[in-house]
Amino acid sequence: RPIGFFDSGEGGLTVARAVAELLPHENLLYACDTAHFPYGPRPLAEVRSFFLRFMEFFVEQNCKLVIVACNTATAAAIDLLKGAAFPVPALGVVQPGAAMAARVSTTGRIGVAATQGTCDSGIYPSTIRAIRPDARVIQQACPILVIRAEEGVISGPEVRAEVERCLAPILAEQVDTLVLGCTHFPHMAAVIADVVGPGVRLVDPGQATAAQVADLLEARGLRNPGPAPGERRAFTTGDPERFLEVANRLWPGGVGAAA
Ligand code: DGN
Repeated sequence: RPIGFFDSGEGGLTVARAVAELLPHENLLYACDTAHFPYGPRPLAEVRSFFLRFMEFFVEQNCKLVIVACNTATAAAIDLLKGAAFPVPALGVVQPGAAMAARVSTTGRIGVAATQGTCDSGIYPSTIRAIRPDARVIQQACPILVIRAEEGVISGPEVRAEVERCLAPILAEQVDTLVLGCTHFPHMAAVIADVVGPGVRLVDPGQATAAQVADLLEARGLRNPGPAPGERRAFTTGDPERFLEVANRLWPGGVGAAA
């Protein structure tokens, strides 16, 4: 049985890759809603209804676990995710990312780069402060970086200039930790690391989530033992060829066929 991943587009691949590196024998089903990309500017109620349709798809596909590999969708459905409202377990990326940020920050000054929807929901500040009440969380919406990553443009002088512009308000606040609070952003982690410099620790919620996935599968006896490598499939509501072309640039050979 596969693990399902959900995002608006190419962003959730950063989460799927983190899981694939940790659990290479698992079958992965990547599903994204490219027809409605981007989710960031949409009302959270609308994002929630898109996500619920994909949950039905994942259940039909007999997934054993679903990862909401999108911070905006996690924010939109957090009550359902906390309440275990689905017939299969479903995990979001925000809680693991927030917990890691709270843990690794020395000064408690934590930046969050995300979509407008995620920032407006306040999910990162509230989740981080529930763990670490002294934290000061500085958020910034970076919609242009989502668009660039979705195009597969993740390096070069133009992207660097856009990253600098987007992160300037956060960096002006002397943060020591930056959460990549949109799953599209780890695709450009190299440029972001270069812009923020060695004094700022980057937190990729997808990597924190992967560790949680491994624990959950182990605890429930759902782990695929191998030795064969897992199968990978992808599904998009948009153009499969276009999706695959960009996906193969972002994660070469990462996803199998797309439909
Ligand atoms: N990748 C998604 C996230 O983590 O919020 C959303 C990107 C988007 O559709 N704007």
